[in-house]
Amino acid sequence: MYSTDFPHHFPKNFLWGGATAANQIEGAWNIDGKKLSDAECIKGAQPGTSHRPTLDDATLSSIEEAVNSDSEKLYPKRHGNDFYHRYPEDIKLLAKMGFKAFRISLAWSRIFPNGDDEQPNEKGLQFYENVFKEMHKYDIEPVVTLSHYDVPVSMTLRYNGWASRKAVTAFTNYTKTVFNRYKGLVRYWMTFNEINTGASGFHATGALEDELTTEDEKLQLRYQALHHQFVASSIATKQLHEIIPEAKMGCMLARSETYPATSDPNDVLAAQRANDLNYFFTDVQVRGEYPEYMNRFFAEHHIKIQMEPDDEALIKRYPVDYLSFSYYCSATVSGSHGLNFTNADQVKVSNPHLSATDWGWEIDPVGLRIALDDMWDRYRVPLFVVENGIGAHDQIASDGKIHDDYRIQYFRSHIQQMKEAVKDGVSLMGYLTWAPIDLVSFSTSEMSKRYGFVYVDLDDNGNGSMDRMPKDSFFWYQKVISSNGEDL
Ligand code: BGP
Repeated sequence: MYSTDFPHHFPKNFLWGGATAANQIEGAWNIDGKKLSDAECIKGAQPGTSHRPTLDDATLSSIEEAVNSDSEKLYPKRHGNDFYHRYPEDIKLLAKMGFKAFRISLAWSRIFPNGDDEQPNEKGLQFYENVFKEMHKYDIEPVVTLSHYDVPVSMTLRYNGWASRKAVTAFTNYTKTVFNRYKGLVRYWMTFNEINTGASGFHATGALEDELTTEDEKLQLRYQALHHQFVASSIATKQLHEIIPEAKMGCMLARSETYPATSDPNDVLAAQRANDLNYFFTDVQVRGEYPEYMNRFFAEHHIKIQMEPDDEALIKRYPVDYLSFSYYCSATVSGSHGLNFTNADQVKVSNPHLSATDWGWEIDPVGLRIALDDMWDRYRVPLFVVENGIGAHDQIASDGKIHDDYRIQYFRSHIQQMKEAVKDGVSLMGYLTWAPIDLVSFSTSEMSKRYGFVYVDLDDNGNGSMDRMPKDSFFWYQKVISSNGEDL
């Protein structure tokens, strides 16, 4: 609508807060009826080597070996940061910072230990109910991810995870159970964390690729698994609207703005293709349809997605209510030849205008504004930044404190750009930092890749008291929230 005015501030009910995931914080992997999830079957960094195992290294034999091991030291996601036992203390700390919202995920295997058990595990359901009630004590709004890289290992071993249509039935039985149970406690939900990363492997789909040799075979498996997730997401959205009419469902995208290395049209096209490959996911989940530009990709890679007759109608009828996304860094690519959608046609290069974290993630606050402006323009549904943060090696100074100015600087610059996007007219629901309390890194299983406002006394080898201590950024974020983003 035409106006000579524009917003100058964040909205009054802006959801300031932070985000976490069950498999990186809870620990208690085998307590109160819980069974293993895939993430808890990946080893951490081995002392003395530089190898950092990732979930995509998983093979059937490594998973079977993990299932037979009870070592929390070898598998750091099994101890997390002990949120399972310390959640009252943790939520109190978040409340002290003035949090309006806190994102957690539910561990599917805490509620349905094998994924598709006949009855849910009451102790698992009760745990999250207690956590939500604790948040409400302080007027903190829970934001809940239904699946944050979290597939019960039993689903992987029996069905190869999301490769099987059986996962849709099991998952939507789980979602129906939790919507009924947490009615009145949770308004904001999202289905699959960073759903687009499922295009690159096991960590998001729980589908092993041991038997597959060609890239096209792997793509076939992944896009079939992703189709199952799209269908499950639409069914969950339908259920949510029926069971909790006032609740909202979001999709969740890993957004990394991709730039062309130069003004060479081949580079520009390569960057556009990379961005389109991400838009594919939101085109399906927000617009409710498979976009035409993917047909060429599917055909060129011999991908044939098996659909049931109602799938496309279901996806069309039940899109999400809002679009949430993570944003950490941007990427820069140069194109070569062939210009279809394969990664082989793109070469990642470093961006001379940006600095990077210790893990090589290029810090780019302006990229966040570009992403926000672009996505608002394309979809016209409310946007929600549900992850943004910097992993760093924090040091305890001689005064016993952690002076994490680099983290403050990172957040400050991103919030400034987010504010510019609000001025540009973007409808933005909130901002959740990753992660308010130090936790086990997803990609590397390290504890020393720290993100928190709150330090956790725990090292990469699982040693430490797990005691919590606010860093300088804690007090800074407290000020940001109380001024609704004015005092940066
Ligand atoms: C996102 C994941 C999170 C989180 C974050 C930081 O991709 O959704 O689970 O871990 O990245 O990544 P990492 O822990 O690998 O540094």
